[in-house]
Amino acid sequence: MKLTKRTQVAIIGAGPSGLLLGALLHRAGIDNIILERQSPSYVLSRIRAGILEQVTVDLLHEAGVGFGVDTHGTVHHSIELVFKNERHPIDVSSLTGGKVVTAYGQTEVTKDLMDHRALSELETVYEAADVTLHDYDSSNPSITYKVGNETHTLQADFIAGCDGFHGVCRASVPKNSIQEYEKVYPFGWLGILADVPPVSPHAIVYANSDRGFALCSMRSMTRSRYYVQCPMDDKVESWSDDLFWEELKKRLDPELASQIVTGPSIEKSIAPLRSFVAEPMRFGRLFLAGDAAHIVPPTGAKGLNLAATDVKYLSTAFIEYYKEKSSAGIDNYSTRCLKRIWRAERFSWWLTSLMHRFPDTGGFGQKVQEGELDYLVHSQALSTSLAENYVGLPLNFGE
Ligand code: RFL
Ligand code: PHB
Repeated sequence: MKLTKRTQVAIIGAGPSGLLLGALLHRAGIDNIILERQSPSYVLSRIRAGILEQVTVDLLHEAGVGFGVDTHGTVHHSIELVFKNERHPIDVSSLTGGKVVTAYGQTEVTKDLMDHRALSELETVYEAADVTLHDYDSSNPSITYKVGNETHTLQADFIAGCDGFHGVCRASVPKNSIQEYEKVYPFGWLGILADVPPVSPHAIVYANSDRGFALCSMRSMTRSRYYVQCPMDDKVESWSDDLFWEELKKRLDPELASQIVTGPSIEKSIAPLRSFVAEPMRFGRLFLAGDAAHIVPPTGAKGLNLAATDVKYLSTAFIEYYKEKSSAGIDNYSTRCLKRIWRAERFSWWLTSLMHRFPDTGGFGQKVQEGELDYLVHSQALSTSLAENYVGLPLNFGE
């Protein structure tokens, strides 16, 4: 039996980048097959992002999967900064001419895209093992992978590496062809998900305290997502639910702390914090997108949004290639993405530095952070800068 197939774009990874790219290409009549290492249920069990920029919501609509976010997403016009035990709302919408962000979980985005892919009868190979790239710098790239004991070959015009930070695509590129920039932060985020009403249903709360950072977010009016900064070598098992809720309350102002509704966690995990960019993002016929090419610390809520805009640029480039016989978009892909990525890297690093307690923060560092936060909430210029980055810069910003 011959186990060789052919498609126009082979996509590695069925996370949000791969699935969204597949949907955008399908709408334009471009064939694609996705190869995913994990099972569908494993992919859906990963609890990650929660805040979508308008650009991302628009892309979900463009891909034909806007219904879920429209029906179940919660629009936020502002965020809140807590420091020195006080709350300070920042009306990001009025500072940006009416732009908003939407609270809608990455798990739901992924599920909507998976359902849409199944309805459209597009092929996704789950539990594809030993995915290996071949000849991506020639005009005939291919991929081999195993399902059970059988080895399959997928030939394609292009390969899209949407396989996340630990994926095979970036790792397949020789070290001397790629430049990596990285900063690892000396702490992590301990997050819990609980079926309790969110303490702040209309604004994500970012709290700076001398005990460390805390964040209050949500997935719906009955499901909350909270985080506290923790040591990078901390273990989930050391945190009972009670301990978590106590620590969270200690990092918020007294009013907010008294309003927290606690309950049993349905998920609890620790995420490391990292800034990372790999340049370039194109190697012959291999294109990296999303976390495969870059990571931001979650403080600015930019990771999933950047993945979505990479994929927008990449789908536009492939559409130009197939429909207009132009390679201009493909040639410009990496440069175009990296401009937007470095702006988001800068913003996420800045907000992380401002809000967290570092090993050398000390009394002086804490006072300087509070001084900057006080300046920020009272300065129209600084608040506007925060707001325009938070809601997301326009897709063609600076072009
Ligand atoms: P993903 O989601 O990691 O998906 C990659 C997929 O590739 C598969 N894969 C392979 N498949 C085949 N062969 C291989 N060899 C493979 N290796 C890997 C994997 O199984 C997986 O299914 O990357 P993608 O699609 O680029 O999506 C990126 C986002 O997941 C990520 O940027 C966000 O979650 C970041 N993030 C946030 N982003 C936001 O925009 N807003 C937020 O509010 C936000 N909050 C967060 C976050 C990330 C967090 N963590 C856990 C790091 C909060 C947290 C806590
Ligand atoms: C989340 O809801 O998981 C979330 C929200 C805002 C962030 C990061 C994560 O900045």
